[in-house]
Amino acid sequence: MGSAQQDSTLSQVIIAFAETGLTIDGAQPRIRVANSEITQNRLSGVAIGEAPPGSVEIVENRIHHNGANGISASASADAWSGGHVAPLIRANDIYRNAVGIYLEAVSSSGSGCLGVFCPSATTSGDVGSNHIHLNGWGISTYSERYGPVDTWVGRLPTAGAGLGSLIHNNIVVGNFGPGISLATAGDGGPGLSAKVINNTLAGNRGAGIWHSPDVSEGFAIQNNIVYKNLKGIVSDGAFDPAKISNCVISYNDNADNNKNDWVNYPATYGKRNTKNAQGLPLDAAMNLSWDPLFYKIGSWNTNGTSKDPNDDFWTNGDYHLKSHTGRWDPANNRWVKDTMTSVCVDAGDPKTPVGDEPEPNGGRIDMGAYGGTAQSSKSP
Ligand SMILES: [Ca+2]
Ligand SMILES: [Ca+2]
Repeated sequence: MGSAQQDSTLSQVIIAFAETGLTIDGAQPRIRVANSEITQNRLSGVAIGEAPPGSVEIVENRIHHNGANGISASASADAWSGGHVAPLIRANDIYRNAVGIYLEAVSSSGSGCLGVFCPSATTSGDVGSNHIHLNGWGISTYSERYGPVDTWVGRLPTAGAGLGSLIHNNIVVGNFGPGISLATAGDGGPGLSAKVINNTLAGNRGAGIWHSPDVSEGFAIQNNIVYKNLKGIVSDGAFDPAKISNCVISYNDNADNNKNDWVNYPATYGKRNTKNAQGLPLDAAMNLSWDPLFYKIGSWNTNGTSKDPNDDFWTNGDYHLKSHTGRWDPANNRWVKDTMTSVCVDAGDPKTPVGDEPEPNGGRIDMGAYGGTAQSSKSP
């Protein structure tokens, strides 16, 4: 696409029925894909290869019914070179793909590095304010790293692959598998430093958030609402958590609160041993087990065939939080008042800035996808 020296913009185009809808591989200074429809490609809708930070923007598109990933971004490292990709993926509507958004960073040894010098591969995308629904999996990340293998000729191998993406303010609902999956593999030590902040995960038929236990510094799960998924937050093995806080995790077996909310976490998680200012029970990391009071949660429909889940569909809801003092009603473009206020209002991490929250905002960010935005619910 484009010349080697100029920005490229694709706007209001339709990309359909290709192998891969759009392949972006970082020669251009900057590529922006906006307000377009990317659909029914046999493999991925958009496949992003290595590119300098700030050079790829995928904004406000409809990306649906692609055979593999709606959007993928992949960095890899071999013996002599490391790759980096850091796309901005913002405000897209992504549905009916095998995986909504897939991010990976892979550093190989063996035939790649041979233990000589393995540079690192990093994927550090900014994935924000997307609506991701009815995919096989919602957002999936994968980091694979090997080595250090040896110190041949005295060089220090630095094999590594890091997944440091920021995943924030997304609505990830009604997917057939997990909402967000964060996986690592290889023997090179932890590579997962993703930050999962202020997302709303509901009605997914896998875990709300699934992650490998081998995480590194920077990993954080904060201010999310994880409600009525098959399971809540799942670690793939025994996990000594850090920075998992200020989330609502509730009703993740679709019936009984507190069941399947935390899997492979220490028993202190979800144990209600303290209270917040409203008198509601919290665990030691300020996580709440309570109904988040969405204005309207979406719902699954069996499509008349209760024995066949493959043709089921999800009817979208409205995940703005109820508030006595003001909730944004996008259907009518106005603020309305409810008879109740969600416990998620002003319940995010006090260290997270309130951002664009309108007054009164309590001086504290809300949980969920609208926390920190101009559509956050108003404080009591
Ligand atoms: Ca069905
Ligand atoms: Ca607030």
